[in-house]
Amino acid sequence: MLRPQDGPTRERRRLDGIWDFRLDPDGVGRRDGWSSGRLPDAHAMPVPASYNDVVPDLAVRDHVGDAWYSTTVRVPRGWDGQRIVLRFDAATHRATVWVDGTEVARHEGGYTPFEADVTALVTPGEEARISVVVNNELTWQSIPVGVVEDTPHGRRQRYFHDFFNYAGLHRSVWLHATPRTHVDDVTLVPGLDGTTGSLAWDVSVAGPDGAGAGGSGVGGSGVDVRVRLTDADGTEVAAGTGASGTLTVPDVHPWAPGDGYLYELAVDVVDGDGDLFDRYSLPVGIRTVRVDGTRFLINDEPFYFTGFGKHEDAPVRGKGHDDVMLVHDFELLDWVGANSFRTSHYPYADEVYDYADRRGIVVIDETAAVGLNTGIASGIFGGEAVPTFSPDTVDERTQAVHAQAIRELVARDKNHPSVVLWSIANEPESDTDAAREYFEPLFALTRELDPTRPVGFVNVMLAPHGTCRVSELGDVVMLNRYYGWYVQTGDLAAAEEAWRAELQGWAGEGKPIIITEYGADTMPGVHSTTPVPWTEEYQVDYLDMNHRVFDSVEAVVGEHVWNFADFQTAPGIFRVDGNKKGAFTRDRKPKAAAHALRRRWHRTR
Ligand code: GCB
Repeated sequence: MLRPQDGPTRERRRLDGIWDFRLDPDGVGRRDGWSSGRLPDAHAMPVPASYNDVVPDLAVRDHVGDAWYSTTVRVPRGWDGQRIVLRFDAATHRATVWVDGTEVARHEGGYTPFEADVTALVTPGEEARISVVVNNELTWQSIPVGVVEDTPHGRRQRYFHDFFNYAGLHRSVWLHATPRTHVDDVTLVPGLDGTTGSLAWDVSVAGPDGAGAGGSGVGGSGVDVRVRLTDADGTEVAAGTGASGTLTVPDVHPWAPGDGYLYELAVDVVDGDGDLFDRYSLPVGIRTVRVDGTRFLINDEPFYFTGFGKHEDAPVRGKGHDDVMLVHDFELLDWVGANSFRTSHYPYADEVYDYADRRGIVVIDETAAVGLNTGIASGIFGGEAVPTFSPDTVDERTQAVHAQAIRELVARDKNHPSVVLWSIANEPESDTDAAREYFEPLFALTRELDPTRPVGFVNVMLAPHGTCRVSELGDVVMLNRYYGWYVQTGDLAAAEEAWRAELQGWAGEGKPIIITEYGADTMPGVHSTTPVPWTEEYQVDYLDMNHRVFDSVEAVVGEHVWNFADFQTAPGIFRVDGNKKGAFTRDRKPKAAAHALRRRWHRTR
């Protein structure tokens, strides 16, 4: 599923703005016909945004169930004869969509796009009504997982992850037009050999003249594919024909961390006379990624990750994508000396990866599989003690949903040079046979979908070295550790000793180790002369201690502080208006830790 774009054969219209909105706590909307016509008693709701914090009402913030959105769009007159597609960049966590009362799409998973061909339902020049119901319920069979409880005071959503369950239309909605015979998908694999680059392409074509194509249909049905690669100045550097092949790029300018050099590939579908059916253009970074022993190599150079686990989280808009926050956050990454981040704990908006490509920022791309661990829920969040994997909890249906989340993530992000590593889960239970059985096929699936990138998962402190049954399936070891915070709280000397001992154990595995989380909650403005937890001084000392440990273990190839910025969580007795482990506050003001990281990371760059 390719993203909408404007070009010689394609046009798109962004449907963002103020939509009609209404909660449906009793689930009556379908019965009462809210899927066609105007939504009765609607409020205004901006798209994109989470709905939760826009309205100052607990019933909205803590709503569990369906929420309806509706808007109208006038289909551009010029789209006659085109294929017209309605696309949602995300709808959290699942959605059903109608156009003028006809159901056109259903999608499960809150962080990846879906679309519907609505050509037969709309008329160019006329208005169409789009109605959407989004549902935010997390169950044992959703990714992430959760439990909805019926209480005397209403339904309550419980979940096992540490960020607020924001929901709604978080990203852009598009109506776009393509030719009926069109480029359906493009897969690119870059390569490097000295100063020569290569780019393998594989294009599928769909539509009446593409014979339903797929690469193999091309050529035989009077349709051909031409590809043309231009450099950043627009000069052609290579060209080829056919549904698949490999371009050679002499004197290549590789994409590299800190140097987001992008070529552009134009993919043309042409008829027998060379006339254009469709053109799809996409930015291309030529780089390689590989693990070699304990080294993580980008363009065959050892790479050391500096940066953060992030969240899509901001006041009022929740997880709604916002270009202002995007550009500002990347400026702050640059300021602090970060070269990378992890999309903890779900796939981020497409715009984030585009911008990372352009800025030369390296991305660890994560699925929304977080909270598959009832040990954390009961140990830290005070939940019930039930097994993680069982016929009543995480089961093969969950695994199928998880597999689909991986498929959609790889399909969406496979061509981004910034993405160098897949993370298929955060902190699942990983020290049991059941965990091993659950994860083995998911690792195999990820490798089958993308043999070009390493894959891993993020290990939790409850499965320390020597007990984890899943880590050996990964190409890298990713560790979240809170020595000096959740354990040895306030005792950095004891924390340092314990942490070093565990890390040395992991180093013996012979794989690169990325510390994907280490952090200490810190209230900005709280100070002390001695390092006391929650003060800005303690956060700095805590990070220094961690860095001493990392610097003493050669297999450590990266440090991602938890978190880039403070973020909202479910209410709880150890969260003060959310998680406060940010190096920046929620409104992006630096704590003392941000300055300390800046000194370290600009030195190591
Ligand atoms: C973790 C989780 C992250 C939490 C963090 C914390 O291990 O991966 O989602 O926010 O710890 O601060 O407790």
